[in-house]
Amino acid sequence: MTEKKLLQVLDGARTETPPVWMMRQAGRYLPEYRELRRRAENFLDFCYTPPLAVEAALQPLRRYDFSAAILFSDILVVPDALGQRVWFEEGAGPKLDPVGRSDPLAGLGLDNFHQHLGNVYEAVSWLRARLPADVALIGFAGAPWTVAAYMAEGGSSRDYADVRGWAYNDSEKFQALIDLLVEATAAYLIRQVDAGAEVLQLFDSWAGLLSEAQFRRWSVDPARRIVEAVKAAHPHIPVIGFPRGAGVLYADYAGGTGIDAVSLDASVPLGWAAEHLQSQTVVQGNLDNLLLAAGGEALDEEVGRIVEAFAGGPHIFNLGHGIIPATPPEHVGRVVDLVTRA
Ligand code: 1CP
Repeated sequence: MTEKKLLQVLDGARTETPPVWMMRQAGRYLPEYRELRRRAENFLDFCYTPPLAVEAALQPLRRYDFSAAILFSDILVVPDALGQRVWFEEGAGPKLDPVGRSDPLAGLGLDNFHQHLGNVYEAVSWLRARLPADVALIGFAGAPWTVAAYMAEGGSSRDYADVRGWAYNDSEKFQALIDLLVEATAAYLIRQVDAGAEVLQLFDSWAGLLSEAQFRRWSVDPARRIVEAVKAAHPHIPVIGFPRGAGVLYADYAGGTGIDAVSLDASVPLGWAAEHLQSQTVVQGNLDNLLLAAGGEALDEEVGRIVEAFAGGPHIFNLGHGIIPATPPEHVGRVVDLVTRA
């Protein structure tokens, strides 16, 4: 029997208190990360330098009793490895040369893909070797819809109207881009498991922008195909899906993808999730990341409400979205203490 509480819960076991980790648990809210980050000029180089990526992933574990480490990388290494130009501008977030609407696959391909990502796989295996015996290693990738949104828009966008319009206007060409991403993402995740990842998370951060039919086509169906491919190679690997903002469609996602757990954003009502999701799958979440940053009594109370609401079934404590840079590190410690003391 594994000592890793996260794996126990994903395997259907009950634990006295829920496992806990937080999306973006490594990163800019930690002063030691900001210091480390200065050692590479650009962010992608940082991700592709195993000693730096491994150190960034280990930093939060030295402060907090988390049940898991997550690979330190970014969802946009996949378009980078497919041949698209990707860069990160200080304060402006990710930038990409947008894919053409008439021939979205031009210049993209899998020829150099694994070679390009070799250092990420190396970081995974180093990290696995350095983890305490009770800490699980999570690998991850962006889901095709979310990654395609960045690839088509050329970066972040307020509402991703451009890519949403394109998916309606020329669904065949958009489907070709999604299909390439399904293949690349599955191959990428399989290699992460080969290198030592014990759990996978698929981040579909912009799933909530899709209408029902589009959600099924661009979020559920690609996730189902990725889970199928990953499980064909590694039948027992647990996969967590995060279709952020999916609302009641979380139930279709949980039922239609073959995923082992769903990560809930903070808008999902606890009682509804306990009744409609937790009965069929493991739930992860869903503390508001802004309440974590705010702290105080309201934070303590909400942590208690979440733990209690999900106490009747399998639950992984987490946030509804990643830690924001303004979060005081002691608030993170406070939450971990509250969750881990029975
Ligand atoms: O200067 C810096 O330090 C860069 C900031 C940063 C960091 C720390 C970026 C740029 N990415 C990351 C790491 C990262 N990204 C991790 C590993 C860290 C951890 O979780 O501990 C993970 C899992 C991601 C995933 C990611 N990147 C997502 C999905 C999750 C989510 O937050 O919704 C998305 C959408 C991205 C794109 C991205 N990369 C970076 C930024 C600032 C963004 C978001 C831009 C936007 O809002 O559109």
